[in-house]
Amino acid sequence: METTVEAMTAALLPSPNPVQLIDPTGAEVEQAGTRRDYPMPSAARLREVWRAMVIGRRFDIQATALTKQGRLAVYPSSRGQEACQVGATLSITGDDWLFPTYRESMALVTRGIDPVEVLSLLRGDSHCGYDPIATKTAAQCTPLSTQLIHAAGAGYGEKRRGTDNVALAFIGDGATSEGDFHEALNFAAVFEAPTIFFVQNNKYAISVPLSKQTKAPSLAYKGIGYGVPCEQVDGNDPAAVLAVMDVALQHCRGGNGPFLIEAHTYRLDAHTNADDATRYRSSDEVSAWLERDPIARVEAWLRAHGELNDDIVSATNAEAEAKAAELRDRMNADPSVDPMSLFDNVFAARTPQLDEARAMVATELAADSKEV
Ligand SMILES: Cc1ncc(C[n+]2csc(CCOP(=O)(O)OP(=O)(O)O)c2C)c(N)n1
Ligand SMILES: [Mg+2]
Repeated sequence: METTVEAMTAALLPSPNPVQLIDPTGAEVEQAGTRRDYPMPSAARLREVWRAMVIGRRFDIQATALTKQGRLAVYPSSRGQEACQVGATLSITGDDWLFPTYRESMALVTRGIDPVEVLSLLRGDSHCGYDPIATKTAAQCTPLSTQLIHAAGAGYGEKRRGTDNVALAFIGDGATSEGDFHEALNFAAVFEAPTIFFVQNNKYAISVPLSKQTKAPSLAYKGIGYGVPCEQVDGNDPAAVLAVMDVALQHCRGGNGPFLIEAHTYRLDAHTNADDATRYRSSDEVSAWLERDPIARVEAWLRAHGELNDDIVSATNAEAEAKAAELRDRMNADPSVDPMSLFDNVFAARTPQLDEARAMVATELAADSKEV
């Protein structure tokens, strides 16, 4: 039977509304009109995600506090985006690749990377504090969308090796306007690279609202022209994030190429500690999103199903507090950093320009040590 363009397009389309399994009050949502089946994840998985979100949020608040104490140069908070950071990350395995942006510190902590190593880039100690190859986790990427090209390549590499591993790449709403986003989608589609493009649409690119970024009905439609199946999900519903990730992973692991997810969410804090969000958004808007809290929502569901009680909540809060205290103590110790390490791992082979800069710093350091 001949496949029509209409049929091919229909297979790629996202659901008309973001997939939601649990509403903001914690009640289960009747599935209607979604383009694919999204079964409710098990209670055990939801409990695991809830626990990681509690720990992740406490970590995030601690990291923001460290900027105020001068212990961290800059921190892009992901408070409010916990369901995306944690749900997407816990859906993949250690054999899969992860490509984070600067906003994904919580995702990296969830992946099990030492929080001090996660924060070392943002403290200015090193280009990347953990081993990207050993952890299968790329360095946090500040140039918008460049990590997507790498993710498409990593996914393609896994395919060529004959594994069923995938590459999960995070990206922001604003970064979908970058050329690299489109090139990565096209490459991944043509070469059937098992890559999940996970767009966290938190409504702003610093101060630029989504309405000035796109005319598309939703960012989830951006894969269709490239032949990439798309879905949109309530990014503050951890159950829906897990369910949509499961479908995307099954698609990728089944040898069908990439998948694009748009998660509708909101960053509750400013872009970074260097930004004043009150200059471009109203407190009413922030309050409305506080009502859609991902942790409270899944907590309500778990309590209603007898999967969570006050004792577990207290113990988990205490665990998160202890982890934050340990992070605070360790970040309060001055790191010992060799300034010359600045020139390591910039390029595979050092360029003449880099050698020149390196020699200049070496001369200055030698002069400084003579003065002492
Ligand atoms: C290529 C490039 N252009 C501009 C910037 C400056 N910049 C840093 S973050 C940012 C906003 C990105 O917004 P979005 O993609 O929505 O991600 P979010 O910060 O909201 O997570 C911009 C423009 C950059 N880092 N890289
Ligand atoms: Mg954004």
